[in-house]
Amino acid sequence: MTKKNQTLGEFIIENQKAFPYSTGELSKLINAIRLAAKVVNYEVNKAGLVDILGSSGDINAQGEDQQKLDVLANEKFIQSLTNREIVCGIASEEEDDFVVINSKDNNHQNKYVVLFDPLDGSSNIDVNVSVGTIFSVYRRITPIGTPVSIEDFLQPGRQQVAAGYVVYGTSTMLVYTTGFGVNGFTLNPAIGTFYLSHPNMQYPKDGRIYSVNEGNYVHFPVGVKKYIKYCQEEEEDRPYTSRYIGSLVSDFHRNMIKGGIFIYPKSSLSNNGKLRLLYECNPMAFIAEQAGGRASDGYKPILDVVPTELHQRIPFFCGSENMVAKAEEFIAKYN
Ligand code: P6P
Repeated sequence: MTKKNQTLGEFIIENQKAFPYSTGELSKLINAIRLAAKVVNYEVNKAGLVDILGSSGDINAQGEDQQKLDVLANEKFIQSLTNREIVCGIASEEEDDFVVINSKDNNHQNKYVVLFDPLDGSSNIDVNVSVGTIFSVYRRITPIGTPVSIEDFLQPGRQQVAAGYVVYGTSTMLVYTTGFGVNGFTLNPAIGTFYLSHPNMQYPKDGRIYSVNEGNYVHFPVGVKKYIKYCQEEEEDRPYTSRYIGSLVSDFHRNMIKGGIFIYPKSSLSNNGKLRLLYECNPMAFIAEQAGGRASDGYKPILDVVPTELHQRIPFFCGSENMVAKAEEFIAKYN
């Protein structure tokens, strides 16, 4: 049950009752993310004022230049999740390998693993474009009492127990699902409280926005090129509108509200596209499906893909059900 203007804390308590046999740990986990989101939001919002812009000088697991805020966001989420005695392991875009988190009794009793991209779109920070945090939560599948292992992180997205994102935009929002629909909370920065502003978010079945980096058009597979031309031709309700921020969380969030499709396909430059399966595509796909949308690699649902590596990439088509289905038709026909 949702009440507009409910705080996130009240919402968690009210919906905690919806989880039979739940020991409240998932609620504690969402609360840990809520705290870290507020801290990161504070730092992101003042980034232009203190010497926190620009590169940390380090290189992350992806060989990408690590922005200082990336490092800070990564540290804050790991710290907040570690302090709550609920998480047995963490994987992050900013960490080469997963991090083992032991319980305070030193006996590996915690049962959740969290994977996250602490600051997605961080290359936009220096130009004051919105960025985001993306997180994905699973129950561990290896025995309690033993250290977490890679199998706990390489579960299909269908096994997620929670997923969400924080978008640090014109306002800061936390949007998440625990498998019972998608709800959006907006931060009131004056008092540091998240309020339920977007209850029961629904992806429109159709839309007129397509989001893709058309600068890579020449490198796209034929089916993707054909679909982009389909979006641009003057027929029926087309041409559609092209909107691409270059920040997955922002492009996804706008399309979930207005209707639209986000595409990051494979190309001659990268056979699996750019986006990461475990901590970008799986959580966004879980949210999309929970909101009545669709998410695939162009052929099959993202959530059914069996992961093989922590940082593996995957082509990503996500958004309004009918738009993603149409894109898949073009890929099936031409690729
Ligand atoms: P490109 C940001 O770096 C990111 O990981 C996503 O947030 C975004 O959708 C994508 O990459 C943008 O990539 O190649 O279009 O700049």
